[in-house]
Amino acid sequence: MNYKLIDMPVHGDKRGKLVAIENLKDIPFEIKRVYYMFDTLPNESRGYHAHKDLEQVIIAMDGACRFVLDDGVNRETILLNRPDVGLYIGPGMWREMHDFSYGCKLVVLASKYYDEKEYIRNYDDFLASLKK
Ligand code: T46
Repeated sequence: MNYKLIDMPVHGDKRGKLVAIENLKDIPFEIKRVYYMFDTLPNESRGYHAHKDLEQVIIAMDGACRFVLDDGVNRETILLNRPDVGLYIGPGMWREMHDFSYGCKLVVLASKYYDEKEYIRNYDDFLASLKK
């Protein structure tokens, strides 16, 4: 399974906590794009795709959501619910996002600019891509 959880370094004192993310240090790729999701709803799922080459780190800045990750053989579930933990997902992984808490906010750091041609949005095409 081409994913891992990354513990972000937390700087905390009596005022609260702060996480700093540095390119190529805390994140294993050069960050080309940042996007985020908000106004999420518990009954709406997202994802249902894989990426050809894209690498990403996803952080639940607020709230929680359940990721389903699938490499064509194994399927695992990850609960993302901490602002100091990043979920790294490499290429060749089908992902789905379910059970968003109300107003969950996800921030995503990505290794490439947005390119719809980089997506595999059909599960059978995803399985076929693994055999190439
Ligand atoms: C992923 C998961 C975790 C853009 O125009 N630029 C962008 O950078 C992105 C990410 C999306 N969009 C447009 C494309 C669609 O019209 O925003 C709309 C929603 O995108 P999508 O349906 O792909 O969103 P999710 O939540 O299903 O998937 C997103 C990312 O697209 C994907 O790379 O891994 O979050």
